[in-house]
Parts: sequence; C-alpha cells; structure tokens
Amino acid sequence: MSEAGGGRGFGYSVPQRAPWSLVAATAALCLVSATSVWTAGASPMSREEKQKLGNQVLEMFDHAYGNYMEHAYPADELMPLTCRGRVRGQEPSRGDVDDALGKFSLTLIDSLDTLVVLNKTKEFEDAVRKVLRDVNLDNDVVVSVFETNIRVLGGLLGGHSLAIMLKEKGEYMQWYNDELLQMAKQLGYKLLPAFNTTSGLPYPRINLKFGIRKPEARTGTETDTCTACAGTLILEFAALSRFTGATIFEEYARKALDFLWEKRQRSSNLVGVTINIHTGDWVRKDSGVGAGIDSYYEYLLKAYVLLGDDSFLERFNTHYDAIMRYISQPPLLLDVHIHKPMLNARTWMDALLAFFPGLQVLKGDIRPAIETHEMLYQVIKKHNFLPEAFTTDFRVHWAQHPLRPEFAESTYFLYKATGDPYYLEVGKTLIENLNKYARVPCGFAAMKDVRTGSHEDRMDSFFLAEMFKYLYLLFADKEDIIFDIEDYIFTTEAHLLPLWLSTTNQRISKKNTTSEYTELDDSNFDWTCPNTQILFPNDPLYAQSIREPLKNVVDKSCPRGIIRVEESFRSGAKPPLRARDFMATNPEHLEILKKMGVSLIHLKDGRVQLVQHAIQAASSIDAEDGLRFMQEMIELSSQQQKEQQLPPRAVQIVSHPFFGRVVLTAGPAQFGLDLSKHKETRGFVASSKPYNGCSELTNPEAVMGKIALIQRGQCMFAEKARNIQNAGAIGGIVIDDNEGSSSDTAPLFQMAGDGKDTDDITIPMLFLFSKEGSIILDAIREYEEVEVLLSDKAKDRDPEMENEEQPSSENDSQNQSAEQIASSSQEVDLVDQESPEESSLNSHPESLSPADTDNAASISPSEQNSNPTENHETTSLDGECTDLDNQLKEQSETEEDSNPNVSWGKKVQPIDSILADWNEDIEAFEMMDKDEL
Ligand code: DMJ
Repeated sequence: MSEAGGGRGFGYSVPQRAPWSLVAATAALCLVSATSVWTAGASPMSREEKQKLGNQVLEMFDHAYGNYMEHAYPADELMPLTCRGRVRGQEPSRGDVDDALGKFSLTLIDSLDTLVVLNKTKEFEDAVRKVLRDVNLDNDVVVSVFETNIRVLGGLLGGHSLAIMLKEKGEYMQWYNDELLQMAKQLGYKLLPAFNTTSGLPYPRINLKFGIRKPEARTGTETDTCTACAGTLILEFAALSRFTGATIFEEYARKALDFLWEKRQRSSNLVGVTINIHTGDWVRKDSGVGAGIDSYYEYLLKAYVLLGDDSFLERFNTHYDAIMRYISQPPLLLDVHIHKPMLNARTWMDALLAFFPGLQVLKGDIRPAIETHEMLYQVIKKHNFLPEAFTTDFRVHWAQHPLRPEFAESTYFLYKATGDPYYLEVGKTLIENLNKYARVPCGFAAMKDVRTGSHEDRMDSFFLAEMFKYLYLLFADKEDIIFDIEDYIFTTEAHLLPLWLSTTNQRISKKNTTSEYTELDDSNFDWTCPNTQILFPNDPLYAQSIREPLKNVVDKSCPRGIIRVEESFRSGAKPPLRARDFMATNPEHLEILKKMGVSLIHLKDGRVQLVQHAIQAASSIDAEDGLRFMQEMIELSSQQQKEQQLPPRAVQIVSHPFFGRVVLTAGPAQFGLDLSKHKETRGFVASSKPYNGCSELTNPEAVMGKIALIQRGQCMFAEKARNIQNAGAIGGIVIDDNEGSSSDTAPLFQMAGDGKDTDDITIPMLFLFSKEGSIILDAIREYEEVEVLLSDKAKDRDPEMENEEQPSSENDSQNQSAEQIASSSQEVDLVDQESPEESSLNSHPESLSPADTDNAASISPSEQNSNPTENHETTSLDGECTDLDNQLKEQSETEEDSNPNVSWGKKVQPIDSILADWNEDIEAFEMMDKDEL
C-alpha cells in the first residue's frame, strides 16, 4: 500500500484495484493488524493482568450462559431476576422488543460462535447438538425480520463457519455435516416472503410458520420499516448464498440496498430513519448514525469488505462524507433533518451510536473515532453505563441500559487500531461495572435506571453474542484464540463470517442490481483503511493527544444557550406581562406576547409551546421584553417541575443473602427527610400494627429504631408517617394495597402531603408497589432479620458482605434458598418516562393531585441553539454554570424534549415557515419518543 493523497483522515490508499479476494482480505487486515504496535501514554498492561481480565470475562460468560442454560433454556432468553426463561406469550408483552423472540432458543443460537472465540470448544460441540436436536424454526410466531436475520440467521451461519473451521482442524466437530447451514437455509427461505413488495424492501415482520399477508399470519399490513431493518441483510444473505450456492438470498438483500440508495436524499446524501416499504417515501426524515439507521451504514462498508464489491464502498463513502459534514460535531454525533441537514433534529444522542467509532476505525478515520469514544467513556464514567439516550450536555434522557455491547465493540477496534493500553483500562472498567452493578445471582440484569442502579428482569441475547466476544478479544493475545480472527468479519451481531466467501459462488449478476457502478474510477472516492503501523510509530502519543482536550468535556459541560440569556437579564428590568400571570386564553395577553415576538404552538397533547423570535417583535425593546418573559417562564417552569417531580429513590436490601444485589426503585414523598440531600437511612424492617398505620401503633417496641412497613390505604400518607414516627421508626416504606401492582404496569408517583404543614415529619418515607413490596415481605418470612438502605441511588455493595457470601458447608442450603429468593425478585421502574400528567392519573385518595398542567409552559432549553457553531461557543463557557443552569439541568433531566421550546435564534424566517418547521419537528420528536431503540 502507498500513502494516500487526498484521502480523508488517516487512511492509506490502495493504488491498484485489487481482485475481490485481495480487496476483502486487505481491508480486514488493515483493521486488525495493528495490535501491539506501541505502548505509550497510558502505562502498558502486563500480560498477567491481561490474562487475569480475560479469565474474568470467561467466568462472567459462564455465569451468564450457565444460568441461561440451567434456568431458561430452551426459552429464548433468561429473566435473570426471577431466574426463569422468557417465553413469548407467557409474559406481559413488551411491544417491539419481543419481536426478537421466536421460540427458537434465541440465546443459545446467538451464543454459538462466542463459545468458540472463548475457547469453549467442547461446550460449542454440545451447544450445536442441542440446536440441531431442539430448535424448531416453524413456530406460529410473528418475528422481526431484522432481528431474526442478525441474531438467528447470523448465529447459525457464525456457528457453521466455525464448525467447519474446527472440523478441518481435525479434533472437534468431526461428525458435523453442514447441519447448521441447512437450518440457516430453511430460515432464509422463511424470511424471503417478507421481500414481496414492489420496492423490494422487506416487511418488518413475518410469521415463521405462515409467512405474511395470509389471515393466519397476523402480519403483513405494515407500511413502514426502519432503514437499518431493510439495510442490514446483505452480510448474512450473501453468506447464505455463497455457502449454499442459492443466489436468491444475496439478490434480495442487494435489491433492498439498491432501493435505499436510490431513495437517499439527493442533496444531503443522507437517509431517514423510517421508510414506506410500498412508496419509498421517507416517513421519518431525521437522520443520524444511531437507532434505526446504524447498521445500514455498517453493512455497506462491511459488504465491501466481505464481498469485494466496489459499489458498496462508494455508497458508504458518499454517506460517510455526508455524516462527517452534517452529523458529526466531534465529539458529538447529532441527528439532523435529511432535507435541512444544517438543522439538528434532536438534542440528545442514543446509545446505539456507540458502535460508530468502531466503524470509523474500519473506515480508517481514527481521529473522530477517538474523540467520540472518549466522550462516550466519560458519560459511562458518570453513570456507570451508557444510558439509552443522553443529552448534548451529557444528562440522562432515557435512563435504561440493556447491557448493550456497542461501546465495548468500539473499544476493541480502537485498541486494535492504536495499540494504546488506555483502551485496555477502559475494558477493565466495563468489566468492573458489569460485575458491580449488573451481576445478579442468576446472570446479569439490564439496568432499568442507571441513576438509581435498579434492574430489569432482562438479559438480551446480544449480551452473550457480542459483549463477551469483544471483551475477551480485547485482552486476548493471538495465541489465546484457537483460530485466526483476522480471517473473519464481524456482523452487526458480532457473528463471524469467513472472508474467503468473497471468492466463493459469486454468481450474482451485479450489473442487474448496481447498474450505476459498472465502471469505477478509483479517484472518485477514498480507498481507505487504517494502517496503523505506518500511522503511529512517529507519534506514539497520538491517541492520547486527541483525547487530552476532551478530558473533562462531560464534567465541565453546562446546558447550552443559557449564559447568554442570563446575561441579558442582568439589568433587572421586568417584562410588561409577568410569566406567573400569563393565561393562554386571555386575548390581551396574547396580544402582548405577539408584540414581544413570542408565538404559541398548541401541541396535540394539549400543552402549549412558547417560541420567541426576536425578529418578530414590534421593536427591539419589545424583543428584550420577550426575552425577559421567556426567562421568567423558564424559571417558573423549572420551579413547577421541581415541585411536581422528584426523582425516584432506591430501596436496597443489604442483609444476608442479598448484600445489596436487589435494588427496588421506590416512589419518593413530598414530605419527610429528603434522601437526595441527606445521607441514606439504613435499618432493619418491621411491620407496623395496625398494618395500615392509620392509628397509634400497638407495637412501638417492634418498630422503634427500625424502618416500618405500612400498607397503603385508609388514611393519608402523612398520617401514616406521623404514626410510625411517633412510635420511634427511623423511616417508612408504604407498600401498595393493590395486589399484583407493579411499576412494570403502573407509573410510580410521589406521595403527597395532606395539604397541611408537614414539617413535623422528619423521617424518610418511600413507596413500593405490591410486587416489589412483597420481595421484602417474603424476605422477612424467610430470614426474619432484613436490613434495607433507603437512598436516592443504590450504593455499592459492601465488599465485606460480599466476601461472607462464599457458602460454607453448614449454610450451603440456606444460601441456596437465599439465592432463589434474591433471584426471584422483581425490580421497580420509575419516573424516567413518567410525566406529571401520568402522575395525575392516579386517583387514589392519598396520592398527589398535581396542579392543573393545562397551559403550563415548561421550557426546553434544548432547542435554543441548533447552530453547531453556537453550540461550541456556549459550551466553551465552562465553569460559568449558575444556579439557573443547575435548575435547568434538573428540569430537563427527564423531560428534555417534551417541554415547550424557546428559540433564541436571530435568523429571519417567515412565521408560517417557522410554524411548519416546528410542526414537522414536533411530529418527528413525538414519533422518536415512541420508538424502541
Ligand atoms: C444488537 O442486536 C446489534 O448490534 C444491532 O445491530 C443493534 N444493537 C443490538 C445491541 O445493542
């Protein structure tokens, strides 16, 4: 290879177009050949420590896989809190997420090639036998075509790829006769009817038994699919064609990709998030590199690597240029509109985009990869995991984390590309956090809320397919793996497909499907891939030097656009209409607003948005008044939010045998000790008598110095609190009297006072739904002495207690049943998605009746600054965050996009077009918020 002339980033060009096989192999080699190039900057990690960490990954995998096999198999997934299998139809539906479950032992199939990578060849052999013996692909279940392709078809093909590799080595799998491939082919044929559309884009779902559009299929009426859903098939489908010689699969996948390429927005070269599979119209016109689009881009580049087809690289490069021009604002990656790519479509990022630095490594654009990865790592350091979505100033937007592997994936690729031991330290942190916060007695549980540390009864199959592979490979040396990983490419689900497929069965007529690219001119696009051997030796501190300026980017960030607003209010002048007096139904008020350039947008859900455009004001003085009015509105709104919404709290069971592993998310109280301001309260629990706590307790000696359990109902929350406090309790937990209630099915609320002064209540009070409360009640029945911690956030487990956990011979059986109880716990959800409106739906006599929110204008500062340049200017005012900033931080912690917007922009735009834009944006936001990641 010779050095690139004008290639983007740090790529190196391939001077002559190589034959397919060479191109594929070269690209893959570029990706992985840089390990151990140098070790500078971060201190190098010793081989012993790497081995220790590798062994730790193996142990963790055993814990996850072992519990799945023991307690869940043949179900699709393990429910690690209740320690049983998730069987579709037997659990309450979780919506789209469940479309991955086809009653085909999903986790087993998704884990197949992980077993080989982790050197568990014997277990692999057993697992393959189980798949062949037990798995039925003909179930009457409607599944996602995308998920079934990447997880099941990919899993079978990855398994097959490594089975034939092992067979050839001559020790294991000698009996294997392409059985997995036959299953893959059977599944491939089951997915094909989904492509029966004029566009060639597949339907999003298919019935494994009945296909599509027949009445018994119960699917086929959908009109839309996501871009990634239609554009993430080529690797598996082409591999299936090339392994079997049946070209139809590759043809169908190519046709779908060709259609998407045709439909790209021609001036921005971006694609939207969802597309109509019949008309080809973009349904959602926002565009990023995360949810809904991510693996479409990934597959274009990887299809080039695997298949050696130039057109895929050209498409990828065209999109990549657009991404770097519009979406990338290093270290951020922000969604934009495909038609107006200079306009940000969101002010938050989702966790799925964490794969992108890894893809940039494959592309050869290392600098932005290092920057984005560093930013993501800082978010992780703040919250232990990457929340499903976080704002541009790094606050939690959606607090869940289903143990996604994307960040580990990028860490692995960056380590391969740079050899910088910093990335090993990053991997070590990921391992520590998983063990500390997600590990439960029966596997690893997804985080329900990264802020409280509460869990969800869920361990997705991709955790085994991807996370353990990338973490193990990160610490492994070449000799730790029984085959050469560089001969394979990773699919989006980290399944391994051999690069030799590029020269096998390539009978597809590419002319039919990619007519635009029959004559290629190398100068049209970059032939890039990172050759780090050439790239780094002269500058061993390269990666570190890129990370350095970003070191405190997360900690230092302030909400954007606030400083300027605040400055404009230093004069102390008041607007002619005070925000607190404003009524949206008063025509005089509306007139004043208009004069000040403030317009009103009525949202579909009944709320009202206020938008100020200084240019629309009658005069510059009115414009300033408008700003002041909006400022007051922000403060008012912030105050209302604070009054109405307290964050969730945690009840953590800390005594033997739970040791803090079970964390229940609890509803706060608007009275009593505020756990966010004070130290947590720790104590043993005792039931109060009467259990409803509505009169003086008859068992004060039992609750004295303890945390009293009281049943909800019969009287006000505050009255219960006073009664237990008078009996000497140091805290209280109110348990819902509505049997079977759970935060999985009901929004949690905060307990309101009784309308009188509640300052006399000084103990902390928390609320648990019945299902969660019964975990504590069961524990008392089993162990009598149960100690809990009431806090605003789950605390680290006590290491001493953890050590005591090792079962001794006498208490083995006790520990065993303790594990069962611990693992049969349900955990609680709260507040992240709960709006004040939802709280008000609760009509229980004691519950909070929040103020009427009609016309209540809460404010989102997030839209204040959609201009990337301005964003950077305001962010650079580090350290100047004021109380107001903090208020807004808190305010938008959970409500970022649902609030009305204030625009401080000075752009001149006719009001009609502004409103049209806003309506489009609002619709997009509403759809996005409904979306599953
Ligand atoms: C995986 O199933 C795949 O990586 C997919 O492309 C999107 N993300 C999930 C895991 O987060």
